[in-house]
Amino acid sequence: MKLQINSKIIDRVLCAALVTLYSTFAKADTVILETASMGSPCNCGGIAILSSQFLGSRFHIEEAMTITRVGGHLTSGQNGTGGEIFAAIVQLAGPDAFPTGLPFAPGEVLATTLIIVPVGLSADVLVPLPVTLQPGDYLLVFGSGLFGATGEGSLTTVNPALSEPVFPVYNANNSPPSWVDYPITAFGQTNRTLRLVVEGVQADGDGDGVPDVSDSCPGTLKGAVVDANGCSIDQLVPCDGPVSGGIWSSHGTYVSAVSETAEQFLTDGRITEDQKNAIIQAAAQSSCGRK
Ligand SMILES: [Ca+2]
Repeated sequence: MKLQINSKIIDRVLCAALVTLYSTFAKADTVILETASMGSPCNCGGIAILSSQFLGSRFHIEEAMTITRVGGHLTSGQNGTGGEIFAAIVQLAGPDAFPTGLPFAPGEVLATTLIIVPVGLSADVLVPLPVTLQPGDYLLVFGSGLFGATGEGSLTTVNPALSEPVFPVYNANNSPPSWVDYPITAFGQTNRTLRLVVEGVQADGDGDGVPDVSDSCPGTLKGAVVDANGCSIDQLVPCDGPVSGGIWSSHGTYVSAVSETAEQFLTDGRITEDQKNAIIQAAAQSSCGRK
């Protein structure tokens, strides 16, 4: 297959002096995918992102993650064209798999967003793309002509490679259209390649501050105080009966279990004395454990 390349590549050498203008993003989130570190912003070309040519990179996660931002070192399309391209997260069947559709099968695109392509000087563009992913293999892919995107852009090739990635490319002009792995290195420069980035945080489905991977109690009520395992007092001492099974032998048994747990939360500094007393009072006034 033939890769469409934008022709301003030669201009990149003029732009090296602009490197000092670039400042790195704060890295509060985990970097899940980073194919290359940021090269010098440049008035350069790159590998085209079109309605007929999509570019992507695979990534793997070992635990549930909530994606926060995706992006890459982008520049305009051929002849300085811009507008909006799409970024999509696609489920893959394995670490070397392609999307099963041409370009995508129903259901395998998990999230999309639009990115405004920088025109003129290239830039590292990262945009929000909130989606929670279970452990598995995924593709971040840029393209146009779908999901509301009508613009054109390019991924620059001036970035110092952090690995030896291959980039799945979808080419609609192939006959038939196809996904192909493409090892992309810059023209005459070794170890330079496309920069694609995915950032995220450990997933926390119930929002209790304890990541799902170490949360023993999913589905904690919003705002409830939890222990180190992500369990609220209600979850540790359910009204219906002990977590070990069965029912409370008496109302008093239930109230003492709540009392004991609330005391532990107080000792651990999770609640105040007043909160503890209110929790025990509410338990005493409840019908839990009553025959
Ligand atoms: Ca929880």
